[in-house]
Amino acid sequence: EGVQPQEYTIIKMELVAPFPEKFKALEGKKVFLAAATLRPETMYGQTNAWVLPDGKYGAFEINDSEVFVLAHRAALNLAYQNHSRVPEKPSCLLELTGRDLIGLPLKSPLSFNEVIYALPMLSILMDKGTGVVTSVPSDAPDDYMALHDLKAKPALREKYGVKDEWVLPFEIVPIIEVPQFGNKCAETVCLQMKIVSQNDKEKLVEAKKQTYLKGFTEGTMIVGEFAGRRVQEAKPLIRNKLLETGQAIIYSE
Ligand code: A2H
Repeated sequence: EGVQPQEYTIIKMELVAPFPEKFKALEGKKVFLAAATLRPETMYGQTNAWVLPDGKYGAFEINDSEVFVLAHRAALNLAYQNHSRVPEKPSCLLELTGRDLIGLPLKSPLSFNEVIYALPMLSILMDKGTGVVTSVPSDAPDDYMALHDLKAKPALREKYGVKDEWVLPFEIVPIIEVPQFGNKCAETVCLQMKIVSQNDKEKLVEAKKQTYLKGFTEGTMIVGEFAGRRVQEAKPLIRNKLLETGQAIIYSE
């Protein structure tokens, strides 16, 4: 944990009705997987959401009509940031694990894929952000490798009950052009560095540094309302749109 507070954008990924059995108690409410991101301008390229299979999550009342699925610690922080039905107190309707979330169909803001699915990622930290991560394999090396692992390894899919149709149809969506790295910069860097799986932690740290810095400082949007603009310019504009339209909220920790 750094000393500087981190300001995330929480992306509201809406659970598509009819809800599965485990979620029947929430019927009639708007239920969202709440994903914390530092790159709201990449949301066009979402292919799935990530959850930690053994992570503990809850479904929390944010206000009278909306429910967020996220880690308990994040729900407590949100309650102190004016996002709980009961002021300063998380109100948990349902205890869940990551395994309960795998396979949930979601509609996520700006995504070109109309419906995406929650899938297992083993490197998720439950004490960072919300414990839910939105996956953009074009620009995030962790996302690229975790999706690559699930696509390449039927045994991994089977272990977590992941159906082929939640994974195999989802291709990388180019959204940002980066000089020298092209429009799938996470893939380019992972191939260059010969990263073999999501467990290749040290190399992934380096890959993240490279893509994050270069994507942000030299990248240009090639899709969406701000196509042609630099990522640096587009980022606050896209973020504000998401906030204004109620598709996202700010979260600090
Ligand atoms: B980012 P920082 Cl396109 N566990 O969002 C593991 N990773 C988490 C997490 C958790 N609990 N919560 C958030 N994250 C990820 C998009 C993205 C991200 C792109 C490129 C780079 C990137 C799509 N995934 O992050 O340690 C989320 O992934 C690279 C740093 O707080 C979030 O932003 O700096 C980022 O890590 C926050 O990491």
